[in-house]
Amino acid sequence: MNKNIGILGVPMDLGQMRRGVDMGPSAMRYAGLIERLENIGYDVEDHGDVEIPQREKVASTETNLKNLQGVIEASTLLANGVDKIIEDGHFPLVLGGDHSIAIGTLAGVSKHYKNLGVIWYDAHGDLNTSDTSPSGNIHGMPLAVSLGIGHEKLKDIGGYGPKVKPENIVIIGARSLDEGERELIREKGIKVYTMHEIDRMGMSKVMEEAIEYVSKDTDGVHLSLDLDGLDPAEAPGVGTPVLGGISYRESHLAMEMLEEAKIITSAEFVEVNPILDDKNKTATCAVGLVGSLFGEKLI
Ligand code: 6HN
Ligand code: MN
Ligand code: MN
Ligand code: MN
Repeated sequence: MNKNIGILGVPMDLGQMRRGVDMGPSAMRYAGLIERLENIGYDVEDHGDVEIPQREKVASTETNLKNLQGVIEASTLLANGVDKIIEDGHFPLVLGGDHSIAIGTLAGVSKHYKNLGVIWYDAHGDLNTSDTSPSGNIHGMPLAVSLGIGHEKLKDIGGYGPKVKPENIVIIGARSLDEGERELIREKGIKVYTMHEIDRMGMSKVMEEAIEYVSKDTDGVHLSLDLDGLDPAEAPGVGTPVLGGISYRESHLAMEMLEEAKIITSAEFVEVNPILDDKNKTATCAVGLVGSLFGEKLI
């Protein structure tokens, strides 16, 4: 793993309607993220937070996509920030913020790779479009947008698209998919390990297969980890919790296996909402997972 990490906070809450997820980056820093990475031997540069337009100023009814203009502005700034971190030769570690930030992160990352792999660790598929979305919330759309499906202005962020190919994506932890998302998964042949496969095969086998799948013929792999992929008993501070999720231990194992495989070239941890949390449990969980992803060892 790259020994230099560039951290970028994205206090974004415009991709959904619940307040508080904008405090996610602070909560993860407060939970000791930087010290933890420095203790494992990394050189960490915290680039602070991307500026997010104020919700009241970007509200619009122009489309059914909520806060579209605000998401576009923030994603563009984020894409530039991530791009610079990679140009400096550092590993971009992005802290969310709701999952709409993945649009900007992938716009910044993907221009550095010809064939980027993506691991989408999430209870949801985030494969909705303005036509299929039941909510109009952009945090339910970033994976579709990155595939080049969705609103023109979102697809074009960074000035190019699509950012990822369907055959380079693997979704892990899915247990809440909308009808349009299921259709897209079938149509594009996207690889999904739902909770059923995790229960049936065990996380170890799932990760073994997922790592093989996503690293074959790719030149980098981005990890987009939505904390609602975990079970709400262990990660309660998320805006769209779904019962029956991945355990904390299984998630640690997944991160450890990614570290051993040495395939991850960028990562983001999203959807931590301190207002909905129980004593910063979810941010603490996220920071523990970051530790494992970067090779923290018990002994
Ligand atoms: N997330 N599928 C639902 C929607 O509104 O499109 C929920 C999306 C949740 C998104 O957790 O990142
Ligand atoms: Mn530097
Ligand atoms: Mn998500
Ligand atoms: Mn989710």
